[in-house]
Amino acid sequence: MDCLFCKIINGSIPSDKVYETDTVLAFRDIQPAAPVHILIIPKKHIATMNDVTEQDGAIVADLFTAARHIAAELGIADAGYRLINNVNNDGGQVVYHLHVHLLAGKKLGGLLS
Ligand code: IU
Repeated sequence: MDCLFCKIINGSIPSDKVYETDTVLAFRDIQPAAPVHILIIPKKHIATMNDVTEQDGAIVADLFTAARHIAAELGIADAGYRLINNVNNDGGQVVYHLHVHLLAGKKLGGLLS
């Protein structure tokens, strides 16, 4: 499959991995938008949030559980962080493999601030 994140999962493209389980991988974004910028992805290829089904409920939970673990491990849980999922063109999605951005390390501004 010609999917960049699937190649990161199978190891054919390297990544700066920060967390991994049987179902989820997390690695540092190559173009960080904040001092901490990590992408959390399911190992199952799901193109966008539009493609998530009821059968994927555990996977979606695993993405959020991974975020909690990562925030605790990096010591950013108390200061705070932001989770973002971009969907399709208007949402700003560039890579079509479901991912959650974890942003932290400064007071974040933007749409919802
Ligand atoms: P988006 O939500 O699809 O726009 O986010 C894709 C992210 O993937 C974006 O922040 C890129 O910097 C990041 N990324 C990456 O970490 N490694 C890559 O090889 C590529 C994109 I291409």
